[in-house]
Amino acid sequence: MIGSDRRANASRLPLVTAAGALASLLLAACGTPPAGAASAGAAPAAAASPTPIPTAAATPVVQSPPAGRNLIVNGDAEAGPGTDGETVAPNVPGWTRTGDFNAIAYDTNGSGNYPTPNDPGPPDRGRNFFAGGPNTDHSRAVQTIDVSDMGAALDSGRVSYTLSAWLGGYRGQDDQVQLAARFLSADGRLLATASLPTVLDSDRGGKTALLPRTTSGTVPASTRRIEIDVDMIRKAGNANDGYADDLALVLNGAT
Ligand SMILES: [Ca+2]
Ligand SMILES: [Ca+2]
Repeated sequence: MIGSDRRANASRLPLVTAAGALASLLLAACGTPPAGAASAGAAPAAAASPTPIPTAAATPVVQSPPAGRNLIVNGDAEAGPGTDGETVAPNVPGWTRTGDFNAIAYDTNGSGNYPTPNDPGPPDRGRNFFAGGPNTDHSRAVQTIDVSDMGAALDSGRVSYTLSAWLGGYRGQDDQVQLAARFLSADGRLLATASLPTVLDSDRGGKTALLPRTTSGTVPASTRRIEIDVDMIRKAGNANDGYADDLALVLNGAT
């Protein structure tokens, strides 16, 4: 099964053009807010608002993190269109991509090529999930969350984090996702890294599936930025079948 990857026509697939990639980066830089309910209201401080802020509503000093809110923009892959998996989405809002990091629509046609709405996965999966692309060993997406407005609270050492996502892969292949959050100081010093346990074929029982993964801990004092790093790794076939959906980073504590 491993040698017979079902997507043999990848060689004719269009590559993302430099212009397209630039447009994606520019759109990502605009911090397009997510459309999906799962991420609604989760716009992090890092996202530059496209709407001018009235002078009277000068940015308040935030002393505490927004408890319970997901700080990851477009963690559910719903903010842009998903492809059929054979092409790469021209725009994945909120993320800076390398390789062919993709947003794919859940397979409603039952082609067997990708997770369906009924395969094991998040109950609120929406229409799309993230994947590693049609023909790439390694794809990556990074999002940097600015938490400097919570600095005083973070420096108390009493703010906790929970990093979670649904991670998965394809049938008997060990294509996988490595998802980490890096806690950085104002000058970019790495203070700590939190990583989700990976999901391998053995975890999925040889079936196409996404499984929940979570890790939690204390946000290191001096943290001012949190970098979310999603690595999709191909182990078999043409397609990079690292799958992810419903990525979330929630901070709690410090009043
Ligand atoms: Ca989704
Ligand atoms: Ca594969």
